[in-house]
Amino acid sequence: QIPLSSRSLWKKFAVKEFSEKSDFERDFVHHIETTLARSMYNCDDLAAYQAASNTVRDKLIVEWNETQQFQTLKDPKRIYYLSLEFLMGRAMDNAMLNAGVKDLVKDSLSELGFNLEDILEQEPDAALGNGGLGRLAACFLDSLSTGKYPSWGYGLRYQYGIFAQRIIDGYQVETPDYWLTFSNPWEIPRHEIQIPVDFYGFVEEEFNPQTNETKKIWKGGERVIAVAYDFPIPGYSTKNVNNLRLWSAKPTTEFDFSKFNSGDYQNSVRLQQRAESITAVLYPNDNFDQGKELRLKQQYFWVAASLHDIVRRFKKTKRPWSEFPLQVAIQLNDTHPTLAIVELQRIFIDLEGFSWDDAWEIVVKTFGYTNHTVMQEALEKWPIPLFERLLPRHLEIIYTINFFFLQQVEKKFQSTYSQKELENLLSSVSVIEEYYPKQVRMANLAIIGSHRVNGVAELHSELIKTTIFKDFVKVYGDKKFTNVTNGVTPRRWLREANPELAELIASKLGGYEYLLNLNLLKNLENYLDDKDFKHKWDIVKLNNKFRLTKLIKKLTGIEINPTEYLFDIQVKRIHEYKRQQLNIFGVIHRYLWIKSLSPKERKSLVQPKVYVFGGKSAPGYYMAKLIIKLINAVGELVNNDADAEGYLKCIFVPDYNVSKAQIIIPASDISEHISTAGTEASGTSNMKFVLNGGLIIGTVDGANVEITREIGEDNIFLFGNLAENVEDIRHAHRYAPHLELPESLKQVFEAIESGKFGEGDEYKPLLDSVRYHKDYYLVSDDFDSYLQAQELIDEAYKDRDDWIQKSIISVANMGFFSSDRCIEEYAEMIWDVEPLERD
Ligand code: CBF
Repeated sequence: QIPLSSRSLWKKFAVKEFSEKSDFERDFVHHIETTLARSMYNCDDLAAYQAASNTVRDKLIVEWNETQQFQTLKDPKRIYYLSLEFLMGRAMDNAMLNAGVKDLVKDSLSELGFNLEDILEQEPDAALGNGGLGRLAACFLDSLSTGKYPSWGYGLRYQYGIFAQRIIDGYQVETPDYWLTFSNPWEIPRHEIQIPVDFYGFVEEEFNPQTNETKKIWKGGERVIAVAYDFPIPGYSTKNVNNLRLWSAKPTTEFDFSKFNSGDYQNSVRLQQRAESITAVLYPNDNFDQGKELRLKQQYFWVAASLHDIVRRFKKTKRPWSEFPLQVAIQLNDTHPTLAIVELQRIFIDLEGFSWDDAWEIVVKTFGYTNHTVMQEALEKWPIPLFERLLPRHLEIIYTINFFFLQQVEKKFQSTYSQKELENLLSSVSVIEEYYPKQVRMANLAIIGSHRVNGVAELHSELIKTTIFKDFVKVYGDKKFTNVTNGVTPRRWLREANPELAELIASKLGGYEYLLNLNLLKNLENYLDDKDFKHKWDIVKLNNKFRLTKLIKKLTGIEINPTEYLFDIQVKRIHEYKRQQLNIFGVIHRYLWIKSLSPKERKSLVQPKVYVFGGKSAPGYYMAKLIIKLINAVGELVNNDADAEGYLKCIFVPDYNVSKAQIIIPASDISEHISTAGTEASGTSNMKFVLNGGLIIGTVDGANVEITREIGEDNIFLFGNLAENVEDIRHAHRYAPHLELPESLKQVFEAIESGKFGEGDEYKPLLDSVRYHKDYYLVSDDFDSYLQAQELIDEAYKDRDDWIQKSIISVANMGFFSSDRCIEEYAEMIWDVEPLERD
């Protein structure tokens, strides 16, 4: 505590946020000369980026400190968003925009001799996520701060984010993404916050003669320290700055000197490395559970440290424990943090001395669980032997949770179900899967330990109730299950990614208020007859296409004149269910068609198109890697074929990430969201593309359904089989003696096998997955309908005025897909939390 007599001095020297150019310039030079120990004679773009971001960061920190102090004083209910992935992208541009100082910084830097755009390029992406799930978490943080919700994100500070993708001879090659090479101005290391986390060991029973009770005590066998790193999360147009706390693993003793002195140097270092390995790398799998021990260690490490922090913060308030769920809402982003349920139960019963029932009641009221997929291969399960070794006490608690739950189920159904029916129900909802090896089913645990379970789009939320979790609906009724359709932050995905469009919209809507209330976009419909506005709309798109072709040239050397082409884009993780193979087969089909035409016919019949692909495959996902190879091979042929020149280009943008998405998305005329119906939980890039004035071709899947409802069927190109028919079609495939391919697809397969795209045999597994292996993703069933939709697109694009009209109407009706709306829904339906206005 600072003595009262000293406080006026503190106040006198309290840091003042910059608000004038000269303040920024002074602070910038200060950081160059002191923080970086450089000078004007030794200041490159990287140094300028670091000094500029330190200066912007200082401003954030002042507000962040005040926000935290204010929240501590008011002690509102807080939201804790637990996510193993936060795909943040770059921070500086976002921070400037949200704080409203971008123009000031730009001008100041220019006066100091730098160009802001070049400086922004120096920042590495914070790529601590795989795809949609991680980026959703990042959008949610932005909306939580903007909406002034008292909230914290908790995750891991991986030293290596998602790998950098290089394309060598058409193949994906992974290289490590060490994003922390230069110090990271956007994080504040909290070396003083060190939380011990234990693993392994054994459980002991301890008898207390006073109470005559025995107590379980977990004696951990290996201890690791969690060190906090804080990332200020600024809201847009508010002084509210929330916190994202990421944990880094450190050894308990930096170095084991006893081992060192006894000559066992390597072992002393090994322990240190073993601890640090926990937060070394992000697992690069999207929608796939690999079940590695280190991953379970990551999960427990993160969950234990976060809960310790949350419980400590609650205890400081001296409120009674019964108020815990009134003060704390914890959201589980997928099943990755499910151990938090068990850990909180353990804290309550083992450390705080609660009865089982009292503890469990609080736990269930505290947690909410978001499911992001119905795909079996993504549902997390942990083998019991591994679990027992790593977390022996937690396994006991899981058994007890399961025991009480199954008892409850049995009681409820024993009088109405036959013995067999009851057994089936119990084995399907049990947390333990009784096969060899026995496994812990994390989704079941998450459902049982949460008061609400939500899917991420209407169709998906219905599907979880009728497929993977249908037996839980029998147990709980469907009130426990709800839907919160995903959304995206318009600050990053419109204003920052597409400044020209954002400005054009602002010019019509009387400023940027729409970024806080996206429903205001609706007013754009008043300008559908405004020729000048429509012309400007078109020019903005063209400029964005120019911006993308510059990037393509830089990354691939391929030159494209954007004025000639319709841009058709599919950027997302490469996955069979997302069906990039359908797209590339379509490109091949188009190429064969172009080749079959005379030059005259080409001129009159072919709509020139550039197909842009981007996305990473999981390193061990053979089929996805083969798809990447095929795309590149097609590009190699098509882009160098004189017959196709001016009509067709096929580009694979390497190393797709958030900052590239910000350039790619605004340039699309059409983007592809073509997953097999029922497989894509929501998709969020579909929302980003439409928000940026691109139309979409898509299946009736995920959030495409609600996008269609909002923007109107005339403004979207839907095709393919419906989710409700997919299982029947798969069934028919399974029992058909052989699969009959449509003529169109046969041609494509023949072209591939003829060796046009390199060794034909190479792609055999991909073609066979359709032909002989039951075509699980319905490529053959949807192919013709996909081609027809592409034809409709070509036709529609000819009428440019109508196309622009469609584009404007679509944007005007995207208000629903703001992540601000999602957060309001979560706050009301799941968290029961109100915003806290700072006075
Ligand atoms: O809900 C966010 C996104 O999550 C995923 O990326 C996931 O990892 N499960 C889904 O695949 C997306 O559909 C969804 O939009």
